[in-house]
Amino acid sequence: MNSFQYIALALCTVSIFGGCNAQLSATFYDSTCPNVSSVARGILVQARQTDVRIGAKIIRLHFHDCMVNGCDASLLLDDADGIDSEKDEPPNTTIDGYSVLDDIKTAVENVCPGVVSCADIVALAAQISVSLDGGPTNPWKVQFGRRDSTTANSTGTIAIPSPFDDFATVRRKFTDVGLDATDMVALSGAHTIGKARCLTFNQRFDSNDSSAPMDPTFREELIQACTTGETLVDFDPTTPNGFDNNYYTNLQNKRGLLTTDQFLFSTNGSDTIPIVNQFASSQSDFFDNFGQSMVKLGNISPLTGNNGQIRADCKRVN
Ligand code: HEM
Ligand SMILES: *[C@@H]1O[C@H](CO)[C@@H](O)[C@H](O)[C@H]1NC(C)=O
Ligand SMILES: *[C@@H]1O[C@H](CO)[C@@H](O)[C@H](O)[C@H]1NC(C)=O
Ligand SMILES: *[C@@H]1O[C@H](CO)[C@@H](O)[C@H](O)[C@H]1NC(C)=O
Ligand SMILES: *[C@@H]1O[C@H](CO)[C@@H](O)[C@H](O)[C@H]1NC(C)=O
Ligand SMILES: CC(=O)N[C@H]1CO[C@H](CO)[C@@H](O)[C@@H]1O
Repeated sequence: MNSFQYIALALCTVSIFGGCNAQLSATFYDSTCPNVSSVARGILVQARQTDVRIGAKIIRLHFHDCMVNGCDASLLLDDADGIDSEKDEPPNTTIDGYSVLDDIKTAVENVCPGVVSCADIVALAAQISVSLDGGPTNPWKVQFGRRDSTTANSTGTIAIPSPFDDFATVRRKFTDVGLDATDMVALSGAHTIGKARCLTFNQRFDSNDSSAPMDPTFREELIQACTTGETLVDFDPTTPNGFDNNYYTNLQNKRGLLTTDQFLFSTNGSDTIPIVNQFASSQSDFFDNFGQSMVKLGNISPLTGNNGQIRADCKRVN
């Protein structure tokens, strides 16, 4: 993070909720590209017909992009001269959704060329995905005005939480970007949709692994399902593609998939436990907090003003 970004983030962190919008605005494209949302939505509706997991993929991509040098679409850059792509780094090798984002970009360029950044398209696509997966119709007001980076930071991917991190490390990675315990619990609720490879949690099959408890029946089901480390398993077996608060009831029942999921509820004395209980008992509290935390996530160190550029092609700098 450069000093400018650090100061922006520090200001952002100390300001009261709602005051932190780092120059982004919900009305940024109202006159220059009023149709951007409907165009993006059309592409996503179509993509979801052949890939019901597309929303999960895009929400995760947005998270990973924002954790590394802020929400600047740096993750979308392919390897090139002077670009050491973030795509090739371990946390990102299973990130997908790039081609649908390219389709949105192409469609948006057709109606308002050179106006909408790739970073904004990612943030918008994540919000639309939540509504298409069964969350609220308009789950939060997407803030716009981000510009795209001209660099990638492959070593910066260390800032992305790993399923093998201990709880203190996961928490630090969130607080490092200004996200508090409520944000961490709310955003982790995205694990109510999508899939994970068995190799990201099969260390938990050793029944002596005491780092986070697991329901023995759930463990047996997973052992049966996990024929290889690459096998994909639903985060939420009940409604795998439905954006709801099942994630939290699963945690209460020791049915969190990753160790890092179960930590939120099973770390003795943790301030995250009452938040899990709150979201388990009220889906609307979860939805409200998820929206607020997604706005905070989307506000991490954006490039604005004359910084960065509006890429013509999300995969390469202009
Ligand atoms: C608490 C720290 C987190 C850890 C350790 C973590 C880790 C993981 C892992 C290991 C996977 C499976 C990847 C694979 O099999 O290669 C995954 C998938 C996913 N993550 Fe997270 N994650 C975290 C937080 C988040 C947050 C904050 C979001 C979004 C706001 C998110 C959204 C997703 C989604 C939607 C999927 C499913 C993607 C798909 O189906 O392709 N995760 N995560
Ligand atoms: C753009 O918006 C206008 C007004 O809402 C609408 O009539 C038109 O069909 C839209 N075009 C596209 C491509 O979505
Ligand atoms: C890359 O990310 C790391 C970790 O977040 C950070 O320390 C470093 O300053 C970043 N490098 C650049 C060039 O932005
Ligand atoms: C758990 O520990 C016990 C006692 O050390 C050992 O006998 C048993 O094999 C272990 N179980 C697994 C699954 O490793
Ligand atoms: C949690 O902490 C309390 C007080 O320190 C202790 O009595 C209890 O056994 C702990 N529970 C677990 C599951 O570790
Ligand atoms: C954080 C994370 O998911 N790391 C995994 C990324 O992918 C490689 C191999 O594809 C795994 O070895 C890592 O554990």
